[in-house]
Amino acid sequence: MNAAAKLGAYVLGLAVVFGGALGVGSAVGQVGPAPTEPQHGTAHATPAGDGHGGHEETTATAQDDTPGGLQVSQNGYTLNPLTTIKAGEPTDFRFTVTGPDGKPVTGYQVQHDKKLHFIVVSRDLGTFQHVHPDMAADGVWSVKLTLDDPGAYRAFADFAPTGGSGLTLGADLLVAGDYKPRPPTEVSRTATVDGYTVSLAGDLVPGQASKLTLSVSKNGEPVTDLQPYLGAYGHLVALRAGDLAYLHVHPDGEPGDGKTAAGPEITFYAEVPSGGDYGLFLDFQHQGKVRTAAFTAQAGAGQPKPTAEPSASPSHGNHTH
Ligand SMILES: [Cu+2]
Repeated sequence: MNAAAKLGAYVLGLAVVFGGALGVGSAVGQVGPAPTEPQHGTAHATPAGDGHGGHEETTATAQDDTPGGLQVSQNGYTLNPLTTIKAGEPTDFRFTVTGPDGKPVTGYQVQHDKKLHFIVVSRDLGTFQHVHPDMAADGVWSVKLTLDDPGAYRAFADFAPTGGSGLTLGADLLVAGDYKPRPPTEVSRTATVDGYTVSLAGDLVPGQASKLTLSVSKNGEPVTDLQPYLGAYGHLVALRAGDLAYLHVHPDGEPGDGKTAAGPEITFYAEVPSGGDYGLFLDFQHQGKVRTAAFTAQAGAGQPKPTAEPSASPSHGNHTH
């Protein structure tokens, strides 16, 4: 069973989204958008009761440059797994997100039709699941999850608390047993899943919004009747190999906007912070079923992005072509 087919088998029929970052500019990018949310922004971590009322300028701090998903706790919000998973056993997996007050968060903004998007990948990027847990009144989330193989997994919670900014928190999930790492996936511009072939055009350029076009075909015929799923024809998750930084991807257009076709092409803009390999996972829906196509893409021929300098050369990045 090849990796793509295996991935297909894992997908629970759910899809993706980049709630957090959408419409808020870039959490990883070089440009700090002018703060449009005056009150809270990223100031949640400020302890209460320090008297000076704290209308802090929302300035670019270190956390703004840190890709999502690398931290289990950020801006006062913490992801807390509550369930241990055994290999191959369907599990009611539970977790909370606690807020700056230490209590489980119950107020979330809906992004892409959901209050919280939950992604679980194996640390070797060999498996990917994107699911949508249900939240109980006390703020405990639960979702049916099966992790077939022993090993280390990374779970991401992508959400925006009410009144706050979008966040992606990441936590390790460890499944006991005899772990056999998969060999690294080779860079590939073509993926197959359930008889569909998806091809990838475009290059990831560190530090830039890079256009990626994914084309879906079935039995050699372009698919032109993709179905909207969570408000888009496709959802793309990008994870950096090595640390599983969770990167942010904007879809280009949406169903019903009068210009976005229902395939075969789905276009995204992805920003990656460095060179290296990235796992790309595309969820798309056709004929009532959501499938995931998995790619490994290489950014910038391994060139790390220099730290941002205000006086950077205007042609920054062109050399990577
Ligand atoms: Cu989702």
